[in-house]
Amino acid sequence: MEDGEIKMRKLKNTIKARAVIISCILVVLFVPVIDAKPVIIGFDEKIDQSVLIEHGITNYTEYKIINAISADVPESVSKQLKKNPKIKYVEEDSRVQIADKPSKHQPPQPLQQITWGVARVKAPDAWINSTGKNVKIAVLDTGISNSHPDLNVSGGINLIGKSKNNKWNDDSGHGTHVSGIIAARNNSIGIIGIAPDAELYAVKVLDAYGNGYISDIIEGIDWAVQNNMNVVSMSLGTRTYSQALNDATANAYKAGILLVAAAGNNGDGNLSTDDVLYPAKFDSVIAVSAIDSNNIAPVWGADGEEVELAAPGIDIYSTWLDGGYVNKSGTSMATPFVSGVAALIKSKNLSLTPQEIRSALAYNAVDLGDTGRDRIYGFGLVQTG
Ligand SMILES: [Ca+2]
Ligand SMILES: [Ca+2]
Ligand SMILES: [Ca+2]
Repeated sequence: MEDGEIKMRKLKNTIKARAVIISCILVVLFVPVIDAKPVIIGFDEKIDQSVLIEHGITNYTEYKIINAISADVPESVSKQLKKNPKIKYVEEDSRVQIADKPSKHQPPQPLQQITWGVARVKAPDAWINSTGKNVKIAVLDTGISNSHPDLNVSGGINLIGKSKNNKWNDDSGHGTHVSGIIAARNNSIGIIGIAPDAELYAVKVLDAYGNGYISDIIEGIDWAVQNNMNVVSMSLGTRTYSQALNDATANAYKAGILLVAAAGNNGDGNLSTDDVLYPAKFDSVIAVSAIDSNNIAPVWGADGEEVELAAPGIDIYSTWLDGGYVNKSGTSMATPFVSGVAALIKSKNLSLTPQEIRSALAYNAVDLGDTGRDRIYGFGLVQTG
């Protein structure tokens, strides 16, 4: 009897012990990830690490350009943080996408050195004085192909996810297309970009499908400031306002970087509604709309008072993956025309501030549509001079 009782007790204890171990494992496995969401936390002044520690936030990305961090945080913690007087904002980390039109890849055109868009902005006229030398352009995109014979990439970084690395090679094609418009080399093959001797930097902030997060865009802007870029080209956008992104672009502009972004392809054909996406919509960023070879904006082009310049964006032939070339359309394609022209202006006179380059771009533009600045073409078609 006694033996039997002891056996039973032992058995019960073993079952209890196992249950405790299993529940411990379950706790370890599941509790830390319960409802944790990616957020950006902005401080009124300096980033206060004691506030983060107090709320159990130990794994985060700290920005330099703004007093903010990004992290995965449970909603209950976000609510508590919002009540802290040291916290300026806690915002959801929104998604960002490329601004090109979904299109089937057409068979390559016969190779032409100077495409219609490059001729339209009068780049060949400018090459007598300037080819973009000594100007650094960060392309915040899906990366840039590291093996295209028509592209020279000076450096870059991959900022997707939690770990930074140097694997900025393009797995989409979008960033490679944008980069060819800016700086395809003046060699015997393919095409010539607007500023063929400008220095391209691949800042990979979007995945193979052209999707990304505001937090990575901010990290890309941060990288551009730390690495003394002159121009940041962003063929991407989101409808969602972000205080963090607003602060980051404003501070980068103050720090000496010209920022250019796609107005968007979400136009509704109604001039009384503003369709311009962020970051193009911010004061510190040049918003670019697209035109076709007849200088006409498509109905899908975003309109709004923030549109500043128009540039070629329909049937644009440029570099692609595997050493190839394709035609693409979108404000994604118009944006790098402006970035390239800005590089030519900067290269000719390296002492120019971003504000001065911006004024020159507005002054040189050819008025389109209604007389004067309008919400479809901004100041008009971008020109090298
Ligand atoms: Ca070439
Ligand atoms: Ca509209
Ligand atoms: Ca006009």
